[in-house]
Amino acid sequence: MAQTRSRIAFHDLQPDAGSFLEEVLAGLSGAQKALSPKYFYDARGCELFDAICGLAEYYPTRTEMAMMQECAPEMAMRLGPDCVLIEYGSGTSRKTRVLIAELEPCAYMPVDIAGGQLKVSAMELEAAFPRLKIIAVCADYSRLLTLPEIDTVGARRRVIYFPGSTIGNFTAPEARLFLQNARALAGAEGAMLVGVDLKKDSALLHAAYNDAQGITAEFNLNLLARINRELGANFDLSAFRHRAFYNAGAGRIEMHLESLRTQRVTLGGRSFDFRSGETIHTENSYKYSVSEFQQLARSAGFEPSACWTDPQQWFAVHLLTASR
Ligand code: AVI
Repeated sequence: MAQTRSRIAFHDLQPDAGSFLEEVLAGLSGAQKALSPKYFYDARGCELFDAICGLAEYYPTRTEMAMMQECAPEMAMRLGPDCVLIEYGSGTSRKTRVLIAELEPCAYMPVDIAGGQLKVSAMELEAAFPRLKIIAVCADYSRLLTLPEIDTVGARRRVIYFPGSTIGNFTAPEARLFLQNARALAGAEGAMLVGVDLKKDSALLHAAYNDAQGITAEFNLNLLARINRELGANFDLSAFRHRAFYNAGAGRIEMHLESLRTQRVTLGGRSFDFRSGETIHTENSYKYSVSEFQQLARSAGFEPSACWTDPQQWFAVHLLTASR
């Protein structure tokens, strides 16, 4: 049987398991126990996040997708031809398809920490855009300072696409540093398209992170299942519950895992004690007004050059260009 060979280049820059263990040990050692949300995305975590994106209560995905369908032609016109499109946290690359179809980049570089999903979605994209050059990079994009050497003959600029309001999962200082690194990586003619969740009624936010089917709860608890499996911990998942609430002062949704009783958990030769009601802080999801985000972008060396919002003012997509 004739076999078609994939033309996708794959670069594995994934951090080793040692750094996962070190980060978890450090996170559980603080006065407020905390774990990084980047570790949500093992194979099961990716599946659960995908399910979250389809929930009625979780408005960001469908709102941003509708905006892309409507506004991608204008975005492509402003960005111009012949760019290398780099996507951070590419996941299923669903919104990117709409952008790729309009922008027709000379190359597409999806960057994601979840290697399995990265390969599958790169292959699906190759089938949908057979002429597109794809260079998939498995890496922690929050720490990415250089890109693999690629042949970009004829490319005019680098455009970094960061949809999904994942920027909201960083604290403000982390977001500034991340944008500064992205600015350096994009270079002098560089640009960035960033999807950002807007501040809104707290009841709507509460529902989005406390869905009736309990998928978000499962997504949150899966982090403990992953730590048990990959790092040999002994978290009892039935002794923790999902908690998510809007912290209006900080302008963010906080997700926590709350211990339902006094308990001791062992991991990496160490033990960690939990009081009943004590939490592990697992995620922040910051919500920004348009002007708050523009200010953040300016402080990182970008010039806000356009912004699109949906009719309900729930979500914004910002176009940033490198300031000189
Ligand atoms: C990936 N990130 C933007 C999502 C968010 O809304 O902060 C992750 C998520 N957490 C719970 N639901 C979705």
